Amino acid sequence: MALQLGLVGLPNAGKSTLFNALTRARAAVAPYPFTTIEPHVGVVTVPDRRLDALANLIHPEKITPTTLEVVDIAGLVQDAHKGEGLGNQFLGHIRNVDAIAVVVRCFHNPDIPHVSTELEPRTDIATLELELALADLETVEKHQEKVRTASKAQKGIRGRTAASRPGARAPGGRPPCPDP
Ligand SMILES: Nc1nc2c(ncn2[C@@H]2O[C@H](COP(=O)(O)OP(=O)(O)OP(=O)(O)O)[C@@H](O)[C@H]2O)c(=O)[nH]1
Ligand SMILES: [Mg+2]
Repeated sequence: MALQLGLVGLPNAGKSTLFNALTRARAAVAPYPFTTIEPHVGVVTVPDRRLDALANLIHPEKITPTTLEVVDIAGLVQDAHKGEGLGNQFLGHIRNVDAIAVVVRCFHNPDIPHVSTELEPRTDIATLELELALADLETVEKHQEKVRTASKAQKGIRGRTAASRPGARAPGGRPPCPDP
């Protein structure tokens, strides 16, 4: 199965432009935020000099280079974990990929809105990393809650099983009378 690479970044950073350049696809590119909502997937073959060298040695009938699936994902904004922008709905797409490439805006153009008036790629990276970390935290907290509930239920079952064993003392009660 091909490795999947997700393009992640703030809106209008140029993700779809890069996606089109990599895959020669025609994903919509527009000067307004959240142009991409549903992810675009494109497949590119990966050039590998080692494969060429091997092919020159053994002359196979067919050469099949490995492929990379590039996924153009919807833009994410600060406080997405609180529902800002498109909220957290893009996270499922990010979770499904094997690797992410963070795309940050490095071009000036007053006609293409950016989240801040300044061009600050480092701040943009920090914003993206924080949103991803907060999303991870949410996942961990949800899992913790599930484990806590399951553990409580398990304790309840164990308690009931112990109480029903012959000779067991009911909580706070007397041991059952022996048979005459
Ligand atoms: N000058 C300049 N413009 C660019 C560059 N990359 C993208 N653009 C323009 O920026 C606008 C937004 O580009 P997109 O590729 O749609 O950006 P995006 O990150 O996919 O945006 P969303 O899907 O809305 O999150 C388009 O008008 C592009 O033509 C660049 O490197 N330089
Ligand atoms: Mg896009």
